[in-house]
Amino acid sequence: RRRHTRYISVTGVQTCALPILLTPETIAASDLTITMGCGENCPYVPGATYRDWPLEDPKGQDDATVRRIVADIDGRVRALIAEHRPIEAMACHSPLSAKLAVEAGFEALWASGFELSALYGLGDVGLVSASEHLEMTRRMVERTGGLVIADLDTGAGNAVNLAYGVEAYERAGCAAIVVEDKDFPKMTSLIEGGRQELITTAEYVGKIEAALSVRKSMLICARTEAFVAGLGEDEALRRGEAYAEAGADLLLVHSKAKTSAEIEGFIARWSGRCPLMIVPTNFPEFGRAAAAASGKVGVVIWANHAVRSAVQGMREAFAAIRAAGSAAPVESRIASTKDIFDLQEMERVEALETHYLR
Ligand code: SPV
Ligand code: MG
Repeated sequence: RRRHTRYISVTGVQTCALPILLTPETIAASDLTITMGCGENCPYVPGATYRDWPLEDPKGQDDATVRRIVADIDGRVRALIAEHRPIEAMACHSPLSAKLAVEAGFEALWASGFELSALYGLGDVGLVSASEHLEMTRRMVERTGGLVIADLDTGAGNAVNLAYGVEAYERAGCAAIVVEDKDFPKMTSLIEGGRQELITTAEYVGKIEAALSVRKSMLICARTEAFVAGLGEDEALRRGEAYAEAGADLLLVHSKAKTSAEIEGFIARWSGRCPLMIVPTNFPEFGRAAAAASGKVGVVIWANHAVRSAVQGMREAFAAIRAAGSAAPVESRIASTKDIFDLQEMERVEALETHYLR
């Protein structure tokens, strides 16, 4: 890990954030030591050091970013993987869905391109812009403080585009990014008979190297769509090993087969050079237990279960209200307004009003 020693001037909003996030207790609980020139009442120990502070872009220093650095996010992810306790990441397309995933106990959040595309009523074929996805992801991080794994699709272009994207997602406070070896504009993976075109291994390895060269501590996850493109196990393994060899922290190997046989075959032959990420949408029986038993899977992604459950819930409620001409039949089956107020953190709004409205 690189260690930096720099001075920062604590001004404006950071003055509020730092005492909360970097208290003497949080510093003592970590191996951080801090140097700050922040005035006479500074509670921090002068002459010490701190690490990986993203000073380059002051706009990026929001509370979520600060929290993420203090929590040493990649350390948490790596520790879970090392213990063979696969992380389960639940898909989300909004801060609200992200909050519900955290509430349900998921260790990580999958900022899914498929889900966000569906939210906008669009196909997952590169129609939602990179900045729209980044903005929504940033808001998920801000509202939850969760471990967010961002789905960057193809990285919106070549290695140059990806390098800028990696920096932006790291500033947004993401724990990891995943970039796939498909050509831009991509075709959504699970569609029957879809056009699936992959870039060359050499070009993709260049993209991974570019991503690794600019990241500070965020995990860089490679993803091969070799199975999805019908290229078979040998090609999936050849690409996967090359991506891991290039330094990828994890490898997502995707499959749209209707059983887990294809993925299980891959896992059996995988060298274990890096942990795998599995997306068992089409073979949902493959879950936490199978992932842990394999000893090679670090992350299981439930990639589209937020938007699919939301669609089903809305459809049923809308149909019932329309049929009855009143909301009475659904009232006890849908979330209460109090529930929504809680998700909106209205208690905090009320506390702020009580203290500061004059
Ligand atoms: C996503 O959720 O956007 C994914 C997984 O990339 S999949 O849609 O299965 O390709
Ligand atoms: Mg995707």
